[in-house]
Amino acid sequence: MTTHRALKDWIGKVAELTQPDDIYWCNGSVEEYDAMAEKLEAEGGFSRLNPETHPNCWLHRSDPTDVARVEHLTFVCTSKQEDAGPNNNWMTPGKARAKMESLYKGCMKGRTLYVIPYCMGPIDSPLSRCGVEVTDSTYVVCNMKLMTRMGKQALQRIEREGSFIKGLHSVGDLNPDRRFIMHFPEDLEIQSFGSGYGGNALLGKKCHALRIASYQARSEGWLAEHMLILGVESPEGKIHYIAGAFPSACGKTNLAMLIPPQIYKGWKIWTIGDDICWMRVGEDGRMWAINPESGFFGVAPGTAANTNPNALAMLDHDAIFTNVAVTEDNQPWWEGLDDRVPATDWKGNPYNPENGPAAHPNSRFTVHMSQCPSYSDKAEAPAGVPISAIVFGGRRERLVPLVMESHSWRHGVLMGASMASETTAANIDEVGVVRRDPMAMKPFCGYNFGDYWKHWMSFDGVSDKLPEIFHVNWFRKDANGKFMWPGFGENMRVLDWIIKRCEGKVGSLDTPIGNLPLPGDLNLEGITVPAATMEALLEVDTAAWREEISEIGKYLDSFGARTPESIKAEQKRVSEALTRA
Ligand code: GTP
Ligand code: SPV
Ligand code: MN
Repeated sequence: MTTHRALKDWIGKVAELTQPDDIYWCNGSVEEYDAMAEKLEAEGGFSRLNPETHPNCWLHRSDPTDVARVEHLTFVCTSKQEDAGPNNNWMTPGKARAKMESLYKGCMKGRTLYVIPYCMGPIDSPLSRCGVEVTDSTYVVCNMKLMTRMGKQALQRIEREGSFIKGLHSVGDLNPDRRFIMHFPEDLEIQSFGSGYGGNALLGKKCHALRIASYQARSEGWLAEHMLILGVESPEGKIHYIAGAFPSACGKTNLAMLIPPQIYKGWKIWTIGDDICWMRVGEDGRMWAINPESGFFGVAPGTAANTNPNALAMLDHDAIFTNVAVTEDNQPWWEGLDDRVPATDWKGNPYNPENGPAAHPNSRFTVHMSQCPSYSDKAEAPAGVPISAIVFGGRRERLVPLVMESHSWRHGVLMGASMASETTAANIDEVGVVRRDPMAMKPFCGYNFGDYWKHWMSFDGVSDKLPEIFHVNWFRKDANGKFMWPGFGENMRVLDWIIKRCEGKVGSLDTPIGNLPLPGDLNLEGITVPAATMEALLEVDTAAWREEISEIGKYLDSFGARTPESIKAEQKRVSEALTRA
């Protein structure tokens, strides 16, 4: 229980509405996690994986209709529709509350109501924020333990500070027609019903740390972003921190823990975070960042010894696997892992390739970040880490070069706002269609994108030590549909160039769309990318870019009067430069 009056009252009201059999306040201990996992096993929601190869690892199979975020059922409920913007689904707070209340009525009968106090960010960091998630899902409790600083210490901080985000979650009956993820940014509240999956249910993650936090960040002058944070340490021991925004399932986890190729002897990548980044300009004029999370909820398919060895190394103990396949001897398995043939697919049926992939394309692992071999001790630093560069990147088969540097902060904001990417299995809708995804925040910005770009632009000139902004694309394909760039660990070569640019150590080719590497400046020692492929990866197709910049202009204009003049002016500048080119 708690001494916090408003919290106690809220829990009382929720219990009255949802009618649980009992109420349990989570303390966050290891013993509690083990007991919860065993309880979930008894409920049929967990099964133990091979204890010899994967001690303390659990398999969870979700409802087959509940396998990803549901953007079409996710709402931002501000009093005025323009404040949510065309980038969000909107409902009046009154209507949304009434709808949710009718769904919540008696929904926890026969269940336990868990109270999860949690802290997003290092427990002693002034940049951190707390919340309380109420849920009837034991699976959510287990995941929140790994993904957030959860339990006693978080509750103490809430009692000390007074304020917290209220998150109410029930799996309901998992009926997709009775599924809604509602946000009330003006009241710092989240209500989620009918899904037990990832970002729909672990409310600290996308709901709190992005949608609500981005709304707060705007009014308080900081940034809440869908970004990984990594440190690159040179052989001399100098560390540059980089934040990178890539849309869902577009490479954040992989980049965050990459292992440099052989020729980068003495270089080291440190992982701070793989999904979310909160940043604020410090007194020294630099942008300081924390990872609000404490764990990884990563995409399983494609994770292998040759792509992401660090991820594989952290997944052989104390991890949760959701919707993966299993081998005959009960080890977790997914497409791309190795050439074994699984025995059972993600639905629990005998594996038959005719039924599609063995692991769901959005199957995931949950693991505490301390298990990552490249885990940085700075991940717990209350002040965060100073960011040297911000990198935007989408999944683009064509057009967008491997890497380019923005001309300025303003141009960098335009680059971020112009991002587009092929959609992935991380959302329930169609996969593989190119859509605009500014700053990788399309599904996560808790307010009007026009206001969001204005907020980003407001940092222009506040300091001369702001991060440099870059754009990358690992996903160019050739005429045969094959990736042109080797990616994964080899992306180190691009990070290397980015750092050299930040340090002013190399020049660049100035083009209307950005500054590109000069021939020879991108280190290609030890890889065999044909010269013609490299040329194509760094080519600027002026005619195609004229079309692209015009499309970008139309997209920016679709936000009407909320689109700031500053970003329109920047679009015009690039557009005119392309006309002259
Ligand atoms: P969310 O957790 O959904 O936010 O995704 P994420 O951005 O962390 O993506 P993740 O690193 O999990 O990668 C998603 C998929 O992209 C995986 O199947 C990876 O194997 C693949 N991928 C990651 N990096 C690269 C790369 O450099 N090249 C290629 N070709 N594929 C990559
Ligand atoms: C994403 O979709 O960007 C994820 C997974 O990181 S989820 O937690 O479901 O949002
Ligand atoms: Mn994500």
